[in-house]
Amino acid sequence: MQSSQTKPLLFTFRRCPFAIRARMAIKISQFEAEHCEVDLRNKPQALLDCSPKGTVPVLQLSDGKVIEESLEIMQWVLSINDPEKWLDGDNMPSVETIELITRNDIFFKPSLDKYKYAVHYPEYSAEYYRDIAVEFLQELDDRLSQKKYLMGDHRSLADMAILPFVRQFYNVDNDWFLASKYTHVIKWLNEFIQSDLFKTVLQK
Ligand SMILES: N[C@@H](CCC(=O)N[C@@H](CS)C(=O)NCC(=O)O)C(=O)O
Repeated sequence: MQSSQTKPLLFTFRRCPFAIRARMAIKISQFEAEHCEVDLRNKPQALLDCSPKGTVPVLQLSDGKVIEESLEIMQWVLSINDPEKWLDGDNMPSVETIELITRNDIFFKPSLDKYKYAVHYPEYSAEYYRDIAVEFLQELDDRLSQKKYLMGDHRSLADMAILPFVRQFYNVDNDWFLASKYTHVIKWLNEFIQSDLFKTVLQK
């Protein structure tokens, strides 16, 4: 479907970790898009028209093409301009990167949600769900004990796609997290939270 709009439009939600990672890639790649902040309880028809599944982020391009997954949005804008080399040499993420992000999305994120909203999952305690989630944090910590970032010596797609979720985990119980044994993750997260890029995309 051809759209009448001229500028690409990003449907987003400020605090959503999927949307945060898409906005960071958009920002770093200097891709120009208008942003439409979505009320998730009252989704605009324009969003549902272009993406009936109704999740954010969604990027609607000037030619009407719609990109409905945060990771695809990241890869798409970075394939146009990737000044920090978040992608690998051939303008693609490595298999290792995709596998790690996939574990974040399909394993860590659901256990994080249960930890965060444990009251809605009364079969087990919050600590039980946290114990599951930290298996992934341990994996990250092992990597970060070897290298400054997940895939090497500079921040890349893996860091930026995963950090918003680790921040969400941290926000559930800051004190517990800061006292935990995941010291490399704490340092890595702290640098991220202080970064101009993160501060910029989180601005209201
Ligand atoms: N796989 C999607 C997941 C996006 C997602 O689940 N976003 C949440 C907000 S954080 C959402 O839009 N949920 C729909 C709702 O709450 O109705 C992606 O990577 O873009």
